[in-house]
Amino acid sequence: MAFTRKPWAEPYKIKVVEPLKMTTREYRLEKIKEAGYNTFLLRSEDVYIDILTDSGTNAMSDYQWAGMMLGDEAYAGSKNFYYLEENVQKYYSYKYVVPTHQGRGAEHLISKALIRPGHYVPGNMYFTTTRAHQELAGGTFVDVIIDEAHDSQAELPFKGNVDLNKFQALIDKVGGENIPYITVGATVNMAGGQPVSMANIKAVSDLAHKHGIRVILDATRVTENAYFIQQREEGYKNKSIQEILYEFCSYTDGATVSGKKDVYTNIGGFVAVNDPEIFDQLRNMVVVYEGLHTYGGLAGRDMEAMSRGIEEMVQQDNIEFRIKQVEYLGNLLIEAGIPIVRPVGGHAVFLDAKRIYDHIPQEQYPAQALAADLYIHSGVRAMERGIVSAGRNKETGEEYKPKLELVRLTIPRRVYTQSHLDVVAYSIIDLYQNRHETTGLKMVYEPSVLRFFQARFERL
Ligand code: PM9
Repeated sequence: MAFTRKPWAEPYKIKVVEPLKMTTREYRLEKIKEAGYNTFLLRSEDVYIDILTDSGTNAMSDYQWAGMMLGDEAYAGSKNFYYLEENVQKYYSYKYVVPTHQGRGAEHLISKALIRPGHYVPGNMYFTTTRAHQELAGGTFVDVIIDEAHDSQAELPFKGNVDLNKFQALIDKVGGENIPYITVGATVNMAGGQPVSMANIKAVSDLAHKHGIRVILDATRVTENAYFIQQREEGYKNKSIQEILYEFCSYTDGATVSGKKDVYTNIGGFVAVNDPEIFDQLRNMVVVYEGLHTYGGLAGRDMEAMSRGIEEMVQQDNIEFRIKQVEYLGNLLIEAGIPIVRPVGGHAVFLDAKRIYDHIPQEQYPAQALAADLYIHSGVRAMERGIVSAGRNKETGEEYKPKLELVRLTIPRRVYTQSHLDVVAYSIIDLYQNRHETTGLKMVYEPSVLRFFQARFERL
């Protein structure tokens, strides 16, 4: 066989395997109906290839598993906490760290500490849990991402950038004193895993600080962002991921992190800041909502796995493979003419459901239907990222109608091989041939917050 490119392979070998179960189409038809056409409500054992999320679904390394045996399960002052604190300071640059059970625990604390009713919180596109906590604290989220981020076909190297004019316009309108912070997600999940440039975060930081506004980074997938900076931004080609990560974080005042992504763990998160007064507030609150400030809802062993994961996430071969694997799947679909978000992002390939199911209006949930149909077709579980995820405006009760109506094919880290991705691509291409045979959905049960997790649907 002649190679059309230099082959690349996983930078690890497999020590433990978990068998997968293939089911019949009839079986899956019954299961998705039982699950109300919501892939979150399927049982994992009924799924063949699970690309619902890369959150907590990663494979830990032997180094991390070995660390699990070194858990210091003391109630107070666990040695694993101090190791985590040391690594957050060393790799992310922040002075103070409060562990939380996962990312939304961190979002809860920072939102409660800094947001007051009537405040505005700008951000480079909403994220579901982040916005929910900002609203629960009395704030109003304002989208200040560049326009191109809402266009699935716009090819830009840094499509996650903040639009400084939009940010300035909000400051002019409501006053810097009513903006406790701007949230910068890097990469931007809902835009397709798109990165933010170093130049942009620096400019955002300058503008925000000029008006007394803090910058809080959602650093959940910031290592993937650092890789894109290394590959795409002038002046960073010869810098290590560790150096880029540190510099990026240094322009911000703090961060919330879901350790379940970059850090490879199955659970965990933290909030980190530089301001000792904010740290004091977070430390006081964490004991109410999560646990003591030296474990924050985690076992000592989980903190050890996170600390070791931080060391692994910045290794060039790990991050490079991660991004290339996602790109591989994206390229298979592009070559077959399937509309996806361009360019391919860091953690997932996003199918453009608006274009694929162009016969289904947005009010009939085309992306939700596509995710259900993909499961029925081949047992592959993906996630809706469109009108259902966007939810409703908290003032008017109207459904948000996002321009992006997507299905996310999210690749867990170090879990699936290239062959699994071939099967996923094959299934989607096959489904695409008969795409006009399907119909939309109607929502028959709607939770009041984060509805996408538990909403139920029926076929129209
Ligand atoms: N992200 C994801 O699948 C899991 C839950 S939402 C379907 O993408 C960002 C950028 C995230 C994120 C979770 C959280 C919350 C914060 N920011 O899930 O609470 O992508 O650890 O993190 C999910 P936790």
